[in-house]
Amino acid sequence: MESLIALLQANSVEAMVGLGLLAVASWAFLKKSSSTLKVKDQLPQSSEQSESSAHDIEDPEKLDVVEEAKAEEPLVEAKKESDRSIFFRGLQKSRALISSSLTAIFGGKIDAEALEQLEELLIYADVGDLSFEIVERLGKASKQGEQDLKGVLKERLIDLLGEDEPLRPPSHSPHVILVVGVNGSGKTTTIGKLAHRYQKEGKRVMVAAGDTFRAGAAEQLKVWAERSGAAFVEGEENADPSSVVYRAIDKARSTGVDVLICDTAGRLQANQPLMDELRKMVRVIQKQLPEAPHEGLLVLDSTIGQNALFQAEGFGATVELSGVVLTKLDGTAKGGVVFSIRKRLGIPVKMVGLGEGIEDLRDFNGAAFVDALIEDSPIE
Ligand SMILES: Nc1nc2c(ncn2[C@@H]2O[C@H](COP(=O)(O)OP(=O)(O)OP(=O)(O)O)[C@@H](O)[C@H]2O)c(=O)[nH]1
Ligand SMILES: [Mg+2]
Repeated sequence: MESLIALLQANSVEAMVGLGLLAVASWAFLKKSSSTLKVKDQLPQSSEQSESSAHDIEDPEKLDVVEEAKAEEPLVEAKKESDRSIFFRGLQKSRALISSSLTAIFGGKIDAEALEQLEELLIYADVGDLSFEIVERLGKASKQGEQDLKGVLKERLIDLLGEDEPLRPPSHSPHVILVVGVNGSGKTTTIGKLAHRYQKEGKRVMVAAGDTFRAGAAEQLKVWAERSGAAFVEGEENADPSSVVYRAIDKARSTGVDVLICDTAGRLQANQPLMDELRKMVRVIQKQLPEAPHEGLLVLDSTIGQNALFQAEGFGATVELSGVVLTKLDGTAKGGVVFSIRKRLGIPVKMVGLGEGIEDLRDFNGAAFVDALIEDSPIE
């Protein structure tokens, strides 16, 4: 298996190049289009103070507008490609692990040994302890004379994923999306792709740099904002992230933003002070918009396989999660973790990241995903 993976290191990651046009425009243009705001102060840090109301926070009208980003020229439309073929391309590593072995297993006699091999294979692809259940089902079907065992396997896998659940359609203005996850899971990149997607749909988008911790984090988000044409709000380095989202909501409301996406610093789910900081962010958001965040997205790096489950549990205890974005599915053989996430945690995988490019974010499509894992060629 190891050598098989080693052979499959070819990565179809599209390089992120060309940051494009960055024009400084007028304040008047801000009202119509995108903006960059700088938050100069911080919220109090103590826990009582963290419960502070809007009165404790400086009048947002006093915010300095220091710079303004203009949308890039319209990006070249990605060629329309079906979900099936995109998933097929993205999941080549996971498929390489599963599909050829499946062909060998289903091509021969389905005996106890073949089923054991299949279970090992599923475990290796990080389907987790559901593997046993799946293999048991196949064993039964085989005994009952079922010929199309691959079909049974597919059906079971699609079943495990349940109904596809896309992102909630924005029904409030602003529709607030809070994005959380451990360090390096792909939060900022996902926000950039998502901002681009909403902008393309004609929505007015703002992104808030709630990661005030890591040097360069705000700058990274700003680059994505410029690429997508989204408005951008940031704080000073080490500012309280709650103050950044507070002001972003304020600004989003006063400028008629449709979708506000809040970035957060990467944190380990076991780090209590940082998880408390996240709780505080949610409280501060809810002071202004009791229904928000309207979407709590957990970004999980699919290359970590079953560890994703622990992360999801930890974050789920802190923030109400409405969905998972599974990133880097293009570079992993552990795509099987999707099944455990859905089954064990009940949180839908709403989107997947299939590369580093701005278009490499897709709605999760269970049937296309399963096909891409186990079929030899795309089924259109
Ligand atoms: N191949 C691939 N790479 C991805 C994908 N999503 C993100 N990345 C890469 O993963 C790395 C980390 O992405 P970031 O978006 O900075 O992750 P983050 O969660 O914001 O990281 P922190 O802010 O440090 O916590 C970057 O090199 C991204 O280009 C994906 O779907 N596929
Ligand atoms: Mg980040």
